[in-house]
Amino acid sequence: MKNNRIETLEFVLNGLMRRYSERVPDVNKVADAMIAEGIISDRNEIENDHIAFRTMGVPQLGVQSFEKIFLHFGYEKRDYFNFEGKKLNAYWFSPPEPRFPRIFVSELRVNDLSENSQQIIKSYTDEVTTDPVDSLDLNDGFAVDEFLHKPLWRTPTWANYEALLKESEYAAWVIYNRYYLNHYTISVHNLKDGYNTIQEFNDFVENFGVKLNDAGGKTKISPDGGLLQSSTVAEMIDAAFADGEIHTIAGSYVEFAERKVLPQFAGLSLDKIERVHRRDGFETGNADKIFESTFTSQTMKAEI
Ligand code: OOG
Ligand code: NI
Repeated sequence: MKNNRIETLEFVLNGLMRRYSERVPDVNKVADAMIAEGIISDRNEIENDHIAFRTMGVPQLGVQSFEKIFLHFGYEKRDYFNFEGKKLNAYWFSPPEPRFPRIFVSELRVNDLSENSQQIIKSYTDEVTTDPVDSLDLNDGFAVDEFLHKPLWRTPTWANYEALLKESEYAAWVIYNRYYLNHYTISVHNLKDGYNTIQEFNDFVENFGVKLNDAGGKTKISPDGGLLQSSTVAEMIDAAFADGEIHTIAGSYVEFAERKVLPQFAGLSLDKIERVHRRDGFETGNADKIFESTFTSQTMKAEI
């Protein structure tokens, strides 16, 4: 691997997308349908708005650890978000070049949970005694790729997973899924007419059987009207727990985003519009509901 940060970043992102599309059949389902419909001719034409990761907020892990990987590749830390009810912190990171996705990273405020849940979580995260990113060679794409897909702690027991699920569905998700890519996001605003709004894209994917998260309505709209998002209900995966028990739990999902042109650029002709002219960043109210794509309130409904 050449010591070139941008090339290493490309390698790491490709590795994430490869595992993710194997785990989430909706990824290929949507891409294939877009090709069949003539919306794109090749899946590489899909614009990836952002990807997202979840972590446990304990001193040696959390955003402060995870972010070092992508800061190294030239990402810049942007706004902070607080999710009071879900007990989460999050930040988004802007990419070194506009062709790369933004990154949204959240962490559970572990110390805000009950004693019992804290004890369960720490029994796993305590296996990681020092910040693992500090001993990772970030110039080695293979090492970073391996780190993002290897267990940080022992395989959880079903009893611990279920106990966490009752208090924090996010905690249960992370204890099993760890740094697996939580979702990637298809930008719809640059697609051809008929598919370039969230409403139209939602109708398109629902027509071939993709289930959308309807928490707070299928389309989440920022108060300024500039950021519209929807997401699929997480794919269920057969998860092997400690002692060989297999249970079906929530894996990852796919998101769709429409970013409107900012008012100050409304006069620009469409062929001049680039990423910088559109609504950037994220929105707490939208994100709060998108988190629920992996929650049983959505996944159980989709099974019926
Ligand atoms: C992230 C949910 C928030 C967005 O785009 O606002 C989000 C998650 O489920 O971990 O993706
Ligand atoms: Ni997202």
